[in-house]
Amino acid sequence: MCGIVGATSERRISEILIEGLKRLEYRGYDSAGLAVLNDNGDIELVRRVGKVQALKDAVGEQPLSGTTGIAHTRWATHGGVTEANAHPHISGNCIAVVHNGIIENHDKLRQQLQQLGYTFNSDTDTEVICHWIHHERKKHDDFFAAVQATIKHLEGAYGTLVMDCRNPGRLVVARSGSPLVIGLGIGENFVASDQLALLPVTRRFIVLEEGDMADITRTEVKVYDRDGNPVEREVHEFDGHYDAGGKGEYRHYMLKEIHEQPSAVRHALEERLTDHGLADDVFGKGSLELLKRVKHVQIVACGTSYHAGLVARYWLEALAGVSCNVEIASEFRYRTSHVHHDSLLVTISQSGETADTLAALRLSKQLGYLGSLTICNVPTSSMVRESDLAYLTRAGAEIGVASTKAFTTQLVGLLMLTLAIGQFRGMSHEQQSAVVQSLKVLPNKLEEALLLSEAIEALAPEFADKYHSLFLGRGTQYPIAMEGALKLKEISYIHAEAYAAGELKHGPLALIDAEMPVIVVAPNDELLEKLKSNVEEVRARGGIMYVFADKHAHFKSDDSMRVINVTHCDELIAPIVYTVPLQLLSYFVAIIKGTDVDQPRNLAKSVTVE
Ligand code: HGA
Repeated sequence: MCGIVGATSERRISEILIEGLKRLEYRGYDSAGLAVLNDNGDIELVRRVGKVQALKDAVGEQPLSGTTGIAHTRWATHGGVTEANAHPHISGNCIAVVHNGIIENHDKLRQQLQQLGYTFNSDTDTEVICHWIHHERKKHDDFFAAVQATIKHLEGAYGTLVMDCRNPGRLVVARSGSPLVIGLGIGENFVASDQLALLPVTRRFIVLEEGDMADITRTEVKVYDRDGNPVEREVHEFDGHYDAGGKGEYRHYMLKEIHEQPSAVRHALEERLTDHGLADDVFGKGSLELLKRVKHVQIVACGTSYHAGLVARYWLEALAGVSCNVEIASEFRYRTSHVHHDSLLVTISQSGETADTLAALRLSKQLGYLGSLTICNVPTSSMVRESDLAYLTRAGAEIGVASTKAFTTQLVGLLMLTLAIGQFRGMSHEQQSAVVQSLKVLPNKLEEALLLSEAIEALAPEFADKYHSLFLGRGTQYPIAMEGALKLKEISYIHAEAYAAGELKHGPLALIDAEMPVIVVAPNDELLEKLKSNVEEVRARGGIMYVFADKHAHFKSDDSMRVINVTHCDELIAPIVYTVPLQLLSYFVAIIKGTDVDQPRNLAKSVTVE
């Protein structure tokens, strides 16, 4: 979502700000802007609708004069996508603010400020912050104190970064609900909403905790907790695996990340498996003591991560012998739910900052869960820090908005969770060894699945003029069909729905005609014969099918069916393996459609607002 970057240095910083924004570009945004305090002590503001490149072009070749500045990429929540609504927002030509999140009481604050004589130049909720700080500055000599006084009035979630023309060389940040890190340099310091933004300038970071504020100069960083007490926060060295690098030989990050899956899974398995089971501290030190007591699992997630949770339910109930519920975080957090006895709350999130999932985790602490576990890709994220246990997916930075390798590595983690709980709940040694063996061959199976790339690319033109599609699967492949449908709609903008194949006759069969491709996921599992009957139901109604099938499933291509044979694999890992051809299908269809694959319209990565 929105990206924040700030810097205070001895050198000119406009290029650092723009490079930082570029590194956050992948999150999706609609406009970008920056403000620097120039050598005359004036705030220089440049904002543009569109890509960071448009901002860069507007700034021009020469770095702006000024050694302190703030910058932002916006994903609009309040107010349309216009230059006036782009951040930074300025009050009294002196206070500049960028903000990530939503100020829920902005209407009330706006009215109060208007009564005080403030004029608003945008429709955003953010603009109330800068005017309120400006108003507080009349009472507080100290810039930090004015920001502190302001945030007492704000309701909602925010990460905000403020600059004051009367305090050159100083930045103030406040975190409440949206992530912020401080990058530590030598004679210079930085701020960003994600450490990736600052990797060209530093590898040392402080991750702000909820409620923290920081007062930052070139040479000093002072952090205060939510009660205003000075605190020491740990300095983290950057974990090299979480660096996106470039696109390499690939045309898009998404394609690169699809192809990285075998190595990402290999990395996820390293030192975590023994011959017959799991290493002890896969979920963190002492985790087995907690996992031993688990009798129920409640999974909470959003989007692609939710689909991973749905697959895990099949595994946890069938293999580990625990009951499992899976729920979308934005629903879970706003309803009264029944907490099962000895229930473990499992959150799944690539970024570990997904607003609804994080809120659900925080809520769970008051609800009487046995404990919490997060399956997450970012070691320094809020969810990892706030959960009792954590499983790091080790997928490396995922830049494509449409999640790929984060999903498959989440599934690996969830299979390991099945093993970890199952070992205490009667899972036999043979069953445990079988899971371990399947996981060990998984990277090779993913490599074999990637060999389908050319065949799938050749199919893609058949989707060029389609507006709707249907994905079918059964058992663990039902959530994979859901994930396949989500990928296709996200990046090709073709409407795609997924159904459990057995549900066809309860409605969706009415939609079948030659204009709506039906994509079927058909590994050679115990539900194959049932699935074949569903395939016949589609054929009888003139549907055109694309069947991703195990060669032993004996499907044959004909006028109404194109069969893509997927490498034979164990039923257990089939949901992970079959994900790959569906990702490739979406990718190549999106290429035919000419969409913005890595940053599809209206979407954002790391969904830090509700
Ligand atoms: N509410 C602000 C910031 C939006 C945001 O954080 N998006 O991720 C706005 O609409 O400008």
